[in-house]
Amino acid sequence: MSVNELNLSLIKDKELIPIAEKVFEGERLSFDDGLKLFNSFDIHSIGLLADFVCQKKNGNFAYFNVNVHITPTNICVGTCKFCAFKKRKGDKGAYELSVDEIIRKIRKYMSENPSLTEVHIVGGLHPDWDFEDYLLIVKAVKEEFPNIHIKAFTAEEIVYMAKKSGLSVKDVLERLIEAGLGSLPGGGGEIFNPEVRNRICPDKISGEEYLRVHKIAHGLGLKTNATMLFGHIESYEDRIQHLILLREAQDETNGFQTFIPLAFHPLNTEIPGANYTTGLDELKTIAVSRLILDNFPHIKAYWIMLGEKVAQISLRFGADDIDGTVVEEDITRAAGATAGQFISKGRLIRLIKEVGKVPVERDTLYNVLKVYS
Ligand code: V47
Repeated sequence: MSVNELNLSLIKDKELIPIAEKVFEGERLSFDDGLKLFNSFDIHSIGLLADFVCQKKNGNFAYFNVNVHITPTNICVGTCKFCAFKKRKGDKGAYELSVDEIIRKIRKYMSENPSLTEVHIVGGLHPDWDFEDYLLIVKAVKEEFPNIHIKAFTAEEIVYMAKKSGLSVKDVLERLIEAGLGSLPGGGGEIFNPEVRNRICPDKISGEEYLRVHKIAHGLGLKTNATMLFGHIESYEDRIQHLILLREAQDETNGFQTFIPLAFHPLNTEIPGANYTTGLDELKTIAVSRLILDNFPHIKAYWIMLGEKVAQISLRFGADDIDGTVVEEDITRAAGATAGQFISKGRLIRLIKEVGKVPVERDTLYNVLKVYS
């Protein structure tokens, strides 16, 4: 019996056999295949297939990094209904960090953990901040910490800066790169289906615009990540459509590094009837993402949103990355996340080793820094 036959014999849901055959042959999966996977209860087979693809792409390695999140402000003109973090100017709890405060924070984290390699900076669309204010943050961080990679600003923030400055998206990105920007995070993807998007974030840039910003960034040599917010009011069809649009964009530019499915957290949000996601749905979403996004090198199980335990199991359901130490994360915490804000490097290594994978400490661009075999 060949390896493929052996694997096929393990697929219990017979509906999944033609999909398994495609996966073993390295053939692209269709929209309907994605739907069948989501509708199947054969979670073991789905995991097996996703793990197969994951291992083909990344061997037995699972990645993490030593990073810190900085959120310069929670003051935001946005109206996203899934966001529990935003404040209006003058609201209780509204804050804005000065450039000095940002530098002091990073310096403190750096002294606590000298192996810090990445600062992830995203925040609100502040009504009084101009492009120059955002630019100054990048310039100052780069000047003070030249060796740290700055992964900053979602596509939404980039478009906001373009609007405020009257510059094009390309010009904004060029100036940010000149100032020291290293890559773009994936935030702001949400769900591309315009009907759903209009209901959960009516004032946000469209899915098309999100993809346009990322493609422009890729054209300038920036690597970027992509996200999908799932578990609110969207359907399985919406999720698959979102993944296929990302796959098509990646066919064009090949600039995406990592896809991060973000599990919706409902606390303090304005989505009626919304609930927490379940472990099974989270694992399926990770696995289907791995299977549909055949041209994305990495799938990230973001432990802040999934919790350490589901994030760990995700490493056997198609994910090869668990994000990093994080240290300071307020966006999901405001919406009810209980995973905590910091995880030590030792704990990340243990989570990875326990699933039988080899932990690899990476930088933002997936250069290998240390293998913990
Ligand atoms: O775009 C907001 C999401 C995102 C909620 O690129 C929520 O490496 C769940 O994009 N429940 C920001 N999610 C975070 C993000 C990210 C995180 C980690 C790594 C990377 C990366 C990117 O958080 C937003 C939005 O989709 N979000 N509110 C909520 N209630």
